[in-house]
Amino acid sequence: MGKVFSKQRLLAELNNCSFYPGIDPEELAGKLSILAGIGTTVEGGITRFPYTDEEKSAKEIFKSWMEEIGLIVREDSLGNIFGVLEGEDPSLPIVLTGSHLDSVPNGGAFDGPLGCLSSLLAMKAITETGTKPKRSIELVVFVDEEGARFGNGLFGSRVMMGEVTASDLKYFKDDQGNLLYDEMKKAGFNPDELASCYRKHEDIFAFLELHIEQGKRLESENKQIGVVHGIAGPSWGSIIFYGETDHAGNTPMEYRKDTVAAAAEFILEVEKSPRMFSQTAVATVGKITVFPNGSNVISGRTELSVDVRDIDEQARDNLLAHLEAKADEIAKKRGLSFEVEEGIKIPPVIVPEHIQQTIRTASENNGLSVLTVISGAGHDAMSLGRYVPSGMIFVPSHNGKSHSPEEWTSLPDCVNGVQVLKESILSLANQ
Ligand code: HGY
Ligand code: MN
Ligand code: MN
Repeated sequence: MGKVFSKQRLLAELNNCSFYPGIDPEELAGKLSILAGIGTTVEGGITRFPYTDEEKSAKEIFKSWMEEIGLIVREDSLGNIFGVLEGEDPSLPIVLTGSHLDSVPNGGAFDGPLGCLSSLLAMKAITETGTKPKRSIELVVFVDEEGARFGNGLFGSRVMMGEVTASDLKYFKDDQGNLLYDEMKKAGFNPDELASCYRKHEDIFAFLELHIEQGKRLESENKQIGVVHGIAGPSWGSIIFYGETDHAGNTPMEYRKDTVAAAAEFILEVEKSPRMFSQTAVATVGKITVFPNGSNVISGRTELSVDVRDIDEQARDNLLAHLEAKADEIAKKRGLSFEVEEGIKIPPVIVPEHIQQTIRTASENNGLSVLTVISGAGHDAMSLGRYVPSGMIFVPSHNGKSHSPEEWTSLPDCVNGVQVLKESILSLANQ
């Protein structure tokens, strides 16, 4: 495995950082390192699932940092955190900025935390200018963006925009069968107050999120800032094959109803089908749950996670239908049955031109090179982007690596991103 995160590795490039008033690279490196130390795994990654002690301690530290820079901090009943920097006219719709602190299993140090810290340092730099922006600026840390524990991605931002229902909270469960609703209560939150977490869409003037690219384009084309043009629409669900549990030694091959073999055939279909529908479609099986998972047992039940995405929503949905038909064909051929568990389908989002231009101008004003990109990864900006003008600023990912301990963005690239985010926020907050 390649190099992993360390504070020393970040600070080794301190002297290559551009100087931006009010933005301290060492502070960014220090805070990023503190967050990277919460939820560490033996493999050198980070696992910080929602409604766990690890996530709680990361959020507690982050709230203290928000208070230190003078923000008015609150946490809503489901765990979204907000910090307000009041503007000249607090009655105006606000500029919202932020990201998430939860992670995928054994994930990296930058996916989410860099966005939260960039918003924090940008707002700190704005307070230090001594001039109040016209509009209030609000930092948000969305709970459970990854959906890695309960399969309910972009959760906190969809709650805020009013897309989550009370029944959703009792539908989603983790691998141990714990309901999302119960885990929220155990963590001290109040899911019955779901409605209180809703924010009126008209109260938000714009949303900006800084994020690592999680792809190779910026680095390979030697560009410093990615202006996101659109975000591919993800769908997250699962397929379950049902067969017959039998003895591995005494069951002749022709009598088997083996769900692992069916799953293997299906996975190859998932791998080869996307190109049949579009050049940008992708499909992944990342999680396989075999029951009873014994080396000498033919499995009677195998569940597969199915992650299908495309910037072209129709192509994505056609691909989903094709994969369901393939599962049916495989099950019939092998004398099995199967079930589709619909998870979440998120429409793709296009970033409004004026938001893209704001980010482009802020980059060019600081002499930074820019590339307009599509995000294959899903982000909270999608939940906001369906209702309010929302945009994303990408910074380069080394080797395009993400959702892995090898996730890496250099300190100079991080600091450039904070500067562009700060100037984009200010430009919108003074409109
Ligand atoms: O899965 C994603 O695209 C994101 O990292 N939540
Ligand atoms: Mn992620
Ligand atoms: Mn993310």
